[in-house]
Amino acid sequence: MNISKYLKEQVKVVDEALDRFLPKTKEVPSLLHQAMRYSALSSGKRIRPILTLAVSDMLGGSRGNALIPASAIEMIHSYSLVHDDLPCMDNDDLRRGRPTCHKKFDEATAVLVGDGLLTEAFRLLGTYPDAKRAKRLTGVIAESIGSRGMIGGQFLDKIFENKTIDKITLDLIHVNKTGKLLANACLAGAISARATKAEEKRIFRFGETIGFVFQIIDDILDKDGYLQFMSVSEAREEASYLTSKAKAELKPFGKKAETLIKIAEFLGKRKK
Ligand code: GRG
Repeated sequence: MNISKYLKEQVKVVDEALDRFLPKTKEVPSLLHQAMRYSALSSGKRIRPILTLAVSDMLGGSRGNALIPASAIEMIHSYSLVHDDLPCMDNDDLRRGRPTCHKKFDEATAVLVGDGLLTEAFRLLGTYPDAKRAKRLTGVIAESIGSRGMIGGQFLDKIFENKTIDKITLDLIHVNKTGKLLANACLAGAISARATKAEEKRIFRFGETIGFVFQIIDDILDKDGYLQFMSVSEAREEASYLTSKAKAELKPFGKKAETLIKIAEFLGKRKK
C-alpha cells in the first residue's frame, strides 16, 4: 500500500465529514461560523482523526460511526490551535500557512471560535448512535483534553516558559499536552469498533507510544524540546526505537495492522 496516497484520501474523507458536521456559514451568526470553518477546514494533516478511522477499519468497525469521534477530535484539535495562537498564549501570526484566526478576524472572535469548536465536538459525540459507546467516547475524550490532559499540559508549558526544565517535566508536559489526545484518538477508534478490553489496551499503548514519536519529531522539526537533552541523531534513534515498540503492540492483529504500521512509520519520518 502507498501510505502517501492513503493519507491524502483520508484527509479528503475527514474534510468532507467536517464540512458536513460543522455549522454552515449561512447559519446565524454567520461570521462566527465562517471563522470556525476557516480554522477547522484549513489544511491540517488530520493525523488524529485518521488514526481513529484506521483503528476502527482494522477492527472491522463502521466508518459512519467512527467518523463521529474522528471529526469531534479534529474539531477539538483545531480549537486548541486557535487558542494556542492567541496573543495571551503564543501570539502567532500564521497557522497552516494562513493568518491565524485572531489575525484574520479578531481576538474576541478567535476566543469564541475555540469555544464554539469545543462545544460542537461534544454536541457531535452526543449523536453517536449507541448510548453506551457515546458515553464512553465522551468520557475518554474529555479526560484527555481537560486539566488532567491537554489543558493541564498547556498550563505547565506556560509556567515553565523561558525557565530551565528537566526531562521528566518535559515528558510530563508532552504526554498531557499532545500525547493523551493522540492516544485517545486511537482508543476512540477501538471503542467505536466494539473492540475487546485486551484489544483496547494494545491500541491505547500503541497510541501512547506513537504520541511520543510524534512529539520527538515535532521537536526535531522545531529545533526545541527534546533537543535540549539529546542530539538530532539521538532523537531520531529514540523515535525509531519507539516506532518499533508501537508496531510490536499490533503483532496480534497480523496483516490487518498493515495500515496502522505504515502510519506509525510515516509519523516517525515525517518532514512537516
Ligand atoms: C487550549 C490553548 C490551548 C492549548 C492546548 C495542543 C495544544 C495545547 C496546543 C497546540 C499547539 C502546539 C503547536 C502544540 C505542539 C504539538 C502540536 C499539537 C502540533 C500541531 O499538531 P499537528 O502537527 O498540526 O497535527 P496540523 O496542522 O497538521 O493539524
